[in-house]
Amino acid sequence: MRRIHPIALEFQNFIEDTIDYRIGVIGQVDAGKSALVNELSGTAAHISTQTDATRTIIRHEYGRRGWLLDFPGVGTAEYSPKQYKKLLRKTNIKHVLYVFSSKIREADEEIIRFLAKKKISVTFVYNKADTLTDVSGQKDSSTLKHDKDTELHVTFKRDLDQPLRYIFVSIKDDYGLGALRAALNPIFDDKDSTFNKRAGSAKYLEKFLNKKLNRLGTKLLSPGFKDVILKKAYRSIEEMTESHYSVTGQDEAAAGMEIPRAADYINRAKESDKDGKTSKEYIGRLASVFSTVFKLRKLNVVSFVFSTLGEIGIRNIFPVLKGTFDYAGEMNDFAREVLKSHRGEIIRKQES
Ligand SMILES: Nc1nc2c(ncn2[C@@H]2O[C@H](COP(=O)(O)OP(=O)(O)OP(=O)(O)O)[C@@H](O)[C@H]2O)c(=O)[nH]1
Ligand SMILES: [Mg+2]
Repeated sequence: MRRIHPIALEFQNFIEDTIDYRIGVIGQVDAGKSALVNELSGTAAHISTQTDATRTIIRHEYGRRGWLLDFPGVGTAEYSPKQYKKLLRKTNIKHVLYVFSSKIREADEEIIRFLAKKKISVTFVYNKADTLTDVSGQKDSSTLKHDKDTELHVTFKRDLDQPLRYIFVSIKDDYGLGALRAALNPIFDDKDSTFNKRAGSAKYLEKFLNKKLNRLGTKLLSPGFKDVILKKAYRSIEEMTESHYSVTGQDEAAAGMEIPRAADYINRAKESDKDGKTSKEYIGRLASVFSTVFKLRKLNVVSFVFSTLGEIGIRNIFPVLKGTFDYAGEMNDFAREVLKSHRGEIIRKQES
């Protein structure tokens, strides 16, 4: 497997969480939805004759591309159309495969009209194509399929503004699965192209870094930080920050800059703080450094200072806190450069 820098991996997860990678597999009872999902996700080597009725939604990985959600059948005693709609609303799915294996029923019509109204994209699948036979022997298979397509078209032409044709498959005969995969590809390609756009955009990079920096701010102002300050354990501030961003000195080349050192910023803050101030001034200045660096509410600092150090200690700890906040801001810049140079590692390739 390709090595991905841990911060790029974290950024990848962040972007992935903004995208819905699921396709719901819904449709008629006993149509072979579960068998189809198993087949597509590669969790079954052959068609199982002992498939239980699906009662809850089961999530399967679709290769590395996303997820297929195996739904229960439409229109059972347990799932009336009304309850089924509730289920669809709850999962908030945007794409479905609607699987048939027999003629269109009232429950199907009700659900498909609901999907159309909710602008949920539908791919029509007709499974068990092996059972599409004419008892009288007069119609050949392409005529039977044509009749099915006509039924679909006539039933939904007023509701859906899309080609109303089935993808015919037979899991039993291993037929049509390539065509079905080919129909799924553009859906996932579209999601991947959104992923690539976001992964390459300055907006999402800043969103991610802001979130990271805010989390760091919260960590720094934890009660345990008091000891760090009192013991002047600046190296431990660095360790915490470096592990927070998953960067080390080894990333300097990628970042094109030296990794910031907490002591440098703390010493600088000490230098520029020769003239004494009142406690109130100190807290005000700290709060403003904190809120400009972390873009979090000032209240954080004020309450931290009072609850852990008291007003008396502020004079001594001011440079340490100010230096640490400045250092954290610089580390965020360092992380930004590292991330930029490793962004290419998370690009998703299109398949169709
Ligand atoms: N002839 C034929 N039978 C199939 C095919 N695919 C699935 N089956 C059978 O159809 C039955 C139902 O399959 P499932 O996958 O459980 O169907 P389902 O749609 O998930 O059923 P529910 O979850 O109960 O709605 C099983 O006995 C399968 O073996 C096919 O392509 N041809
Ligand atoms: Mg099932």
